[in-house]
Amino acid sequence: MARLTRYILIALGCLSNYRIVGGLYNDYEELSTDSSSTPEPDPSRSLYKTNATFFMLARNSDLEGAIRSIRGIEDRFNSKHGYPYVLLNEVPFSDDFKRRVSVITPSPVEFGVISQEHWVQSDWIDEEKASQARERMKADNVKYGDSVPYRNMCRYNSGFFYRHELLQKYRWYWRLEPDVKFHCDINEDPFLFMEKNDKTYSFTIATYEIDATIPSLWKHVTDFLNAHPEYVSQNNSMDFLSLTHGRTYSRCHFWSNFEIADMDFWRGDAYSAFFDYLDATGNFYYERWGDAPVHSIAAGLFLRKDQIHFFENIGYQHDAWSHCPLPDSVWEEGRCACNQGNSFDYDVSSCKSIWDRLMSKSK
Ligand SMILES: Nc1nc2c(ncn2[C@@H]2O[C@H](COP(=O)(O)OP(=O)(O)OP(=O)(O)O)[C@@H](O)[C@H]2O)c(=O)[nH]1
Ligand SMILES: *[C@@H]1O[C@H](CO)[C@@H](O)[C@H](O)[C@H]1NC(C)=O
Ligand SMILES: *[C@@H]1O[C@H](CO)[C@@H](O)[C@H](O)[C@H]1NC(C)=O
Ligand SMILES: [Mg+2]
Repeated sequence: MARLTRYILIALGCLSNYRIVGGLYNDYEELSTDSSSTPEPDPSRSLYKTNATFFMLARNSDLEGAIRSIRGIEDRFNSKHGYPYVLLNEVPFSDDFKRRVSVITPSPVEFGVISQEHWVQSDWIDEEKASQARERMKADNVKYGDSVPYRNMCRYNSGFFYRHELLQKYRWYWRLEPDVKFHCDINEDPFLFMEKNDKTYSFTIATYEIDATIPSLWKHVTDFLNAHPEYVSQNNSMDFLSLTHGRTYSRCHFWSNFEIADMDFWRGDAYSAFFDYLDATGNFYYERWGDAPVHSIAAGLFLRKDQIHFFENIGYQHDAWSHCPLPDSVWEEGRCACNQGNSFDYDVSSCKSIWDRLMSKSK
């Protein structure tokens, strides 16, 4: 009897915290309807508490890497929380892809197709001008300089993913890419941390953008700010984005292959106007603007700097670059499998020290 009472209390606790409704969430439905045969709830498997999802953009050919990333985040975090996943692709995922990804996690996994209108180069883009730009960048050995799909991807991640119907029902997202690694146990729910502490955007690695991909970006940002001073936040991160009080771009940006952020910020007036303004220049195609500088500049100017969070405790690896928690206590508590000596934080190519300097200023 005592056991049953305790169980009902736990179930009620879940109910009151449970902010997402819908048929997808089978754990919840089983808990609330079937009391006789339900086993004791496993206290390590708490139900999730925020309106959040993982989000991954991937190609069918990214299958093995997608599996590794999801397996990794399940082991270090999500098997205790059960947050859902949304995977998007501009062509349908194959049955094999869906089958192999779905078996990794008991969480709901939704597979979506991106509409052509959100993905491909708009028809008002001057293809002659765009292809000349690609040729030039190719000759200059700019990474992905001659790629159209890469440009589609950057523009999609800048201005469209959060409008996809499968993401509409969520506020928070955690961006995953194929083949990333999580080095440490993530003991505190980062979504909950963001919500409780009034954070909007977060990062683990900050670095410099390649000059040749954004020749005119800062000029257009400046024009936008002059036209819309009302969107600029007090106590923003301008001194991270510019070392010349706004005259020039530092090229510092948050590395957006990892993001935990609030999609309602991207959906809001400031960012919508900003993205539309940038998009209308055509420079996602005539140059090669990345979603990382675009997101970072917006977060840096339209948010207070204290709404942007550096996740020290999330050990993260993308390609050769990693963030490994530097404080020993954090590293030990996370049982981290990374070498602190390899952390990118204070590498010459890192912008973390510029971020630290901004955060240590009083306002
Ligand atoms: N569906 C789809 N996804 C793509 C395409 N290009 C890239 N992606 C995804 O978009 C994300 C970023 O692409 P990446 O190729 O990793 O780009 P990157 O991280 O800037 O560059 P790398 O340093 O090479 O990893 C990843 O999640 C890819 O799986 C594409 O043409 N179609
Ligand atoms: C989750 O967030 C989205 C976007 O803000 C919102 O439309 C939706 O109603 C929210 N769902 C719940 C259950 O709060
Ligand atoms: C900006 O910082 C100052 C000084 O700390 C503070 O008084 C003010 O309220 C802050 N403004 C906003 C919008 O948070
Ligand atoms: Mg990548």
